[in-house]
Amino acid sequence: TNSRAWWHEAVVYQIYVRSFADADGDGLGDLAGIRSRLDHLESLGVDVIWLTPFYPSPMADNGYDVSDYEAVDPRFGSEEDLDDLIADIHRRGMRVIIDVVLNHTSIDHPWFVESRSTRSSSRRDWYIWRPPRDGVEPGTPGAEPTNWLGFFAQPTWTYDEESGEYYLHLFTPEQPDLNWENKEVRQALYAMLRRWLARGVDGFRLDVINLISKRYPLQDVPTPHSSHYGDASSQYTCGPRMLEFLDELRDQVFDTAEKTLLTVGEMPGATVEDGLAVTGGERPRLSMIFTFEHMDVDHAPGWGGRYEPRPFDLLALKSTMARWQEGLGRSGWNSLYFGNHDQARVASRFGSRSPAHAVASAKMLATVLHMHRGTPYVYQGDEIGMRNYPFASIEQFADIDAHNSWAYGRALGVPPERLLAGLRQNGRDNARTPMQWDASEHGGFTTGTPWLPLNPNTSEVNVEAQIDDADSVLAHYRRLIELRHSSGIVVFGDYRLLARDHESLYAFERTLGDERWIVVANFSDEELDVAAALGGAVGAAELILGTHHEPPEGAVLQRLRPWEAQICRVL
Ligand code: ISL
Repeated sequence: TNSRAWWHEAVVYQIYVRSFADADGDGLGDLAGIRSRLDHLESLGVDVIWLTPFYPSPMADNGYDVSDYEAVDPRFGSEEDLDDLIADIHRRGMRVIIDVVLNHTSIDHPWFVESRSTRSSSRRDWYIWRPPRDGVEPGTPGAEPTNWLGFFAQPTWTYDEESGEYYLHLFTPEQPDLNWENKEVRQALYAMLRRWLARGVDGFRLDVINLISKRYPLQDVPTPHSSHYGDASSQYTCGPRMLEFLDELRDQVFDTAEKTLLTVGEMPGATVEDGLAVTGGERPRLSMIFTFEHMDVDHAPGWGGRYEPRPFDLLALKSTMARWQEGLGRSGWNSLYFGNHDQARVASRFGSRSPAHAVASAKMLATVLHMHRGTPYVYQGDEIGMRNYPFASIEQFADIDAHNSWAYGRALGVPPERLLAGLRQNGRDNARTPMQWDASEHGGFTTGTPWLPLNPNTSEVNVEAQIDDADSVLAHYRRLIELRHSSGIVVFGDYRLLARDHESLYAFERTLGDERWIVVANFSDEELDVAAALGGAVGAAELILGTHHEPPEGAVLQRLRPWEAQICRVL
């Protein structure tokens, strides 16, 4: 491992600003709301707070379409609210990282407004413009410069009639991609980031940072029979100049900070080798990255597969996690997450289907995640076991990706029931319903009308109901975080997967010096014979932390109740 930094030992809490706490009653979470809830985060024991975008935005993609990188959207508060929030977080001994979207801006960003104004604009080259395809009527299907399908089930090019060219957008048409080949673009972004450092932030979460380097010349990709457009991820994922650009970012931004920063790059489609190149070596480019492979284990593979549910595949989860643990073990560093604002609730995906085991499986999943080697991320609400929302129709979704995927699927003739089933299981809005603070109307999130409804389970699943309950999911999260903070082996111990082929047992060991810990978790509604599964090779052990009440005499590392997890020290 590269030299020790504070973030190796940290736990991060992700706040999805619009759904966390609403102080002014407009139904949208805001910065003042976050300030009023810092007790919760401090008592949970987290070290870092990650704020999702709060910048001015037309909100085509809930703020990931930024029209001003250096201000606060009035709906989320004032400039002063932000400075006060940063100060409060620091006063409580925590740190704060902000979410920066460097791959694209909003169409309303002044840079893009200028870029599109005329072909001869001095900012024309700040974005990626191309003429229509020869011989096809501009603006009609097939006239796009390339046949790429974007992340949200639509073509990646939009025609600008006025200037007669198309611009590239990997996400919505409201999110034009910046041209990182242009040095001025990069310098403008770096200067912006340095100003944020001066304002006191402790690091950055870098949105889709592995998509910034496109493969030139831009070219067509193979398409499936059913469509004119195809998966073009090979043309921009971890592209040819990515490492060079990240070197620049490190040298010209991160290394100029007076403090050590936490930088985490979101990298869909990154491989272990990419992860090593970015987080390993003498001078890591980023502290860590978010990878995706382990979140693909309950839906169809490939582009667009996420809304085609498949039974949860524990073997795939274990082997994928292990591959990353081993791959970044010697050099490099992992981030650990099972949930964020783009993923459905993990308790509804990897946990028990039976309500009787809801609490146990939420605790068990947290135990498994937090006992891996890397920096754990807690997504708001997971610490109380929040679950998917029972969506009943497409109209109830707010997410642009849900609506686009619906329209795309319908156009291809996919039956509506199948599309809805996919969105119910894996739609992003599942994780975006408001935080459940108490059992009052709208869960204590707002006094107004929430922008998305509260989950109907709020009366049972909420912070207030768990705060003084030692058996709660919340109390278990506190213990896990404290355990990490007090045990070097959790942070720095080596990792090894055990019982790789077992269908319901997730088992691994952590070792540091003479110390050896074994974590076992039961992913089933049945009792599990751990001793048999581990082949009797394990000697006596003591329980360090478990999800259930004290195991019966002699059951430590021997038997697991349904959805039970045990963290044990081998004696
Ligand atoms: O959620 C996805 C598809 O529905 C992912 O493919 C997601 O788009 C991808 O992980 C990139 O996510 C990030 O950038 C997007 C934004 O919509 C996400 O919220 C953000 O986390 C575009 O900025």
